[in-house]
Amino acid sequence: MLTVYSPDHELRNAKTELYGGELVPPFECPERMQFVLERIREVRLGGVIGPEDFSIDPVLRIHDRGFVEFLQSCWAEWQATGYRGEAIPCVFPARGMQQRIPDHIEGRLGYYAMALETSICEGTWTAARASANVALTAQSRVRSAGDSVFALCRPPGHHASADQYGGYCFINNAAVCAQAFLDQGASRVAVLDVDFHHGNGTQAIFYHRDDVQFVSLHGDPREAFPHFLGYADETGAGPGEGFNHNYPLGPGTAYDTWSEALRHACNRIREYGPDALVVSLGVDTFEDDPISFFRLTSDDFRRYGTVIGALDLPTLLIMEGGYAVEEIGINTVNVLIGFEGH
Ligand code: B3N
Ligand code: ZN
Repeated sequence: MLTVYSPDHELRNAKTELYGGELVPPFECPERMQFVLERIREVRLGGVIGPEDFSIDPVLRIHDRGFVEFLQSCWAEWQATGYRGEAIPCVFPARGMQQRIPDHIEGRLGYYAMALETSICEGTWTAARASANVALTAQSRVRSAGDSVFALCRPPGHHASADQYGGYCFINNAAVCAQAFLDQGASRVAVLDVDFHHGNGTQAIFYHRDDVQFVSLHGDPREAFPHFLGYADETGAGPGEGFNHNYPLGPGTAYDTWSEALRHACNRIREYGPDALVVSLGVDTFEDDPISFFRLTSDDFRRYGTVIGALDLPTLLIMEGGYAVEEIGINTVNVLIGFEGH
């Protein structure tokens, strides 16, 4: 399988993440990518190519222009205030307040953030743009060759909505690519999100639409980030009613229960009959992941790759989360090996 990768992800190297009331070194770190790349080479999965340079237009098919401009200028504006740390908001348009966009960077940060753990630092926008270019390059290969391709994206994307960043995500790579498939002639696209966390951004973007089906297996939001979306009764709205499927699963979920949900999810995708499949591939479902609570083993990743491969669709697999850094390569590549060998 072909992999698309850009070293420009390294330009985002945040020093701080807000966790448990402390600023700690981020779980989402550049080293993650080195372990995945090393494993791809070790098992000779296939070629690794760099991204093409896309214009901002495919990103603007999903994200608000004001949000994109905010991400682009945030770090310079934050620095201009004289603040010494990385950019983190401290005030929000909470219930009962105005949903207006303030001028001051502190207000705009609160307006455009969905969570606080993710600091914005130098290089964040450049890395996020490179990540989107990686995803779009892989998408264009899937479309032109009909093959399946792996986009080794960092930063990840599935928590980013049309106008909010958070959960380590800035541009929603999966949503941008699903839209690109449609813009290039597909009638229906399915997004299967197997990351431990619910892809709230992807769900929100397509919730009212019937041309993108969103199917997600994730930690129950009563117990896990992002807490405020991802319940089973969120089934879509308006023309999108019936095209959103959530499988929230509880603490300690192991492969038997998880794979039962996956098979159910895959049947939903079969019924939908998409022209292409986008997989939000997070491997933070691993038993030793430091921030998650599922119990999948390294072997399970290969097993479920087979199940997704059996859908037999042109598939774009996009890297999302996974923080057991030493095992992230083995687990990610196991999915790709299983997928190819189905
Ligand atoms: O949820 C967390 C979190 C939970 C447990 C932790 N431990 C036990 C060290 C640490 C952090 N933090 C909130 C931010 C989570 C962002 C998740 C990003 C992701 O992978 N999305 O798919
Ligand atoms: Zn995750």
